[in-house]
Amino acid sequence: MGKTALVTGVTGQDGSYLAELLLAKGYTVHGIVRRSSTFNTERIDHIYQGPQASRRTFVLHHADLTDGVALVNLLREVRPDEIYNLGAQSHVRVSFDAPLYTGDVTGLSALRLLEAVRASGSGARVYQASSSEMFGAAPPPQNERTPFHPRSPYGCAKVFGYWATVNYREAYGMYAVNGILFNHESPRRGETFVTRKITRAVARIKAGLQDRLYLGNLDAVRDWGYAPEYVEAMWRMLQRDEPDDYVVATGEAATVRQFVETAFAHADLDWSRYVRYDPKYERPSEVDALIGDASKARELLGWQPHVRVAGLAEIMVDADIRQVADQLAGATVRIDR
Ligand code: NAP
Ligand code: F7E
Repeated sequence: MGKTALVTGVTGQDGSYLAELLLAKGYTVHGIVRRSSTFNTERIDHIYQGPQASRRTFVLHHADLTDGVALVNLLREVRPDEIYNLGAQSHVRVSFDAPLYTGDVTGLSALRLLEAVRASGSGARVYQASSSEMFGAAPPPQNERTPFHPRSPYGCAKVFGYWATVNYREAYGMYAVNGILFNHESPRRGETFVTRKITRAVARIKAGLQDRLYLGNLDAVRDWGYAPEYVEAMWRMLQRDEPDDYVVATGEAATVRQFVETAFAHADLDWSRYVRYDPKYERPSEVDALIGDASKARELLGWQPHVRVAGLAEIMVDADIRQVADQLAGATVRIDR
């Protein structure tokens, strides 16, 4: 019998890659989808078998991380071996506009889920999607021993989720781990995160559909990795004998400006002709530099990244160019000026 996993945030970037990985490993995967007025399953439609399929290894459930009773009921029904808590309001800039909501969904929901595990009598192992944003103002390189200094409501909420996870491990002997992941991107990255915003703009500029790209702080330093490689690290964390917390990162630093240069150059475009500054994309308090030291993950999980920032930018630009070409071939495209 294969294992059963429950994935919150299965419709997101990481959830979609993780579901693919677990299915390939023979798991039955249950995913939580929140109700929305438009379809929100675009990233997982290609692996969804439909409610009428004879043998379903990928099952979707309507629920919401803010509904603790629904979580308890779902855990009693699904009886997972592993739970991956990836659901979150994950946009840092938006967390300044919706701080209480972010605190609830991104922070308190981690505790809600841990408590639901206890209340349902589940012995499931729990992965909590913690973030390098917890380090915030702490100088790089950051590792598992670096003190947290979050710089946004999102970062504060993730610190709460981190400590709730550690506490349930210590208090109840639960197998609960934190993956402290640095920024990771892909062609499935949400369109308002900076990398995807840039690569999508490159593709649209190349196709003549857009002639400006407005950005905020170009000096921020990030450690950008490739999302499909990072979900492998999540899985490895839950296969160890003992639960523990791990930093997952490439260790390579780049500024937003360098990512812009690489992405535009890959499409033979001079970025300085198109990129303009708009203060609206600045944050009230910025995280200046995140560069991870993932030695522990390398040594204990045998995990290491292969895609580096330049290759990542190229993968994303190529994918966005293909997507724009497909749209132009088959549909009306709105022209943003
Ligand atoms: P994402 O693309 O923004 O996906 C977030 C997921 O959470 C989506 O499936 C979203 O559903 C779901 N969600 C939001 N609110 C919910 C609610 N109230 N109830 C149930 N589900 C809800 O994020 P990601 O990049 O895949 O990241 C996955 C996790 O890792 C997140 O917790 C994020 O904070 C964390 N993280 C990400 C990074 C990174 O660089 N990507 C780094 C460190 C940590 P909809 O599709 O309906 O919106
Ligand atoms: O910003 C700067 C911005 O929104 C990166 C989330 O997955 O990773 C992500 O959080 C940098 C920041 O990601 C624009 O000020 C400039 O310094 O792509 P981002 P993030 O804030 O690092 C962490 C690890 C997570 O956990 C989060 O869930 O880029 N920047 N101009 C801009 N950022 C955006 N979004 N848009 C701009 O126009």
